[in-house]
Amino acid sequence: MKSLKSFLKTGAFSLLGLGLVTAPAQAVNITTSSDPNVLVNNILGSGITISHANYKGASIASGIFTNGLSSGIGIENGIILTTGNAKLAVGPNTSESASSNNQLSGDADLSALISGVKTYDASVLEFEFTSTTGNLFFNYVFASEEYNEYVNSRYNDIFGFFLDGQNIALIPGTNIPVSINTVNGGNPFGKNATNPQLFNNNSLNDGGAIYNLQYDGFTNVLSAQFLGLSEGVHRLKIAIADVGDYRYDSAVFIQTGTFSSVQPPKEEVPEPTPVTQPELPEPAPVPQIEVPEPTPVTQPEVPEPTPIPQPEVPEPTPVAIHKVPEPTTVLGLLASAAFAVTSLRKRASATTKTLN
Ligand SMILES: [Ca+2]
Ligand SMILES: [Ca+2]
Ligand SMILES: [Ca+2]
Repeated sequence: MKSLKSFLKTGAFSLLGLGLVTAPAQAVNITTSSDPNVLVNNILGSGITISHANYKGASIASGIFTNGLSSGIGIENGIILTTGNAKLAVGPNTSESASSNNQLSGDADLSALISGVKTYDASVLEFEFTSTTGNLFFNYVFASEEYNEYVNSRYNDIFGFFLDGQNIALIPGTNIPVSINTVNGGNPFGKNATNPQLFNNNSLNDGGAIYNLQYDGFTNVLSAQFLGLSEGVHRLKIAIADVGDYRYDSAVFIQTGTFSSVQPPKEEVPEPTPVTQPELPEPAPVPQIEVPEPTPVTQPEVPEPTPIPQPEVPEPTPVAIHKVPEPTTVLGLLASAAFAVTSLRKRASATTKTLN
């Protein structure tokens, strides 16, 4: 277990180092923290008071992120809770299967949202709060390494925002929890997608890596909200867990300062570098350069990313290294070579192991 962890860590580090050479956009920056007050104070916005914060999960699984906009997730700063190692969020995307097995149990509330499949590696941040308006809002993004190849499978990693026990992490306008199987681009990608208008593909196997993020897919910036709370103290539990096995990390990013009693303002997407009118030389025949206003990127739409030049990401090798099942190092190397063909089978055997 220890050796697996350090193996994954080392693997991820070298791959990231390699990828950074080719990535034009800056990657999200992660500082792990399992201090509940640090996490909660980061998201605290106006009109809310918070108390009795508690965190349960691996210390590497959660933390603070910065520089999210240039990585493409649509939120600049905030907190991240994952089902593995939060630092694996850092792009570029070098693997279809970045994972950390924290050997932790799941969460009963999350298990109740799905049926018949166990949850693992839960990270849970809970606290009490009061709202001056009786309303509650915050912004978030759900991301996962399970995309796209495990869409509509049992590895339906899930998270929830349980407000006094009731999940408010829902597809807008519905009572359907946000998860791999409820927001995706289909499997195979492009076929039978569910709520694809909320989904951003970043999968290496399906035209990625588009964003400077390890996760193979993620949602638009979504708003969790509840109107008309009763007076007094309420409880919020933010929880995320692997489903079906410990592998393939998922994450939820919550925007800093947006946990508020009023609708938080939209994230300020950085203006494209303003194009200044050039000093026209006297005889300038063309008063031209009426530069068309760059199309403003509105908030929920993740800014069109600078594509990471594909050819420089050596496709199969890094992926395979990361995917090697736990102890069999030599066989693992062989397996890497055959990764593209046999990924499903490897996943299946790894699953059998972790379920025991
Ligand atoms: Ca990935
Ligand atoms: Ca995990
Ligand atoms: Ca998973």
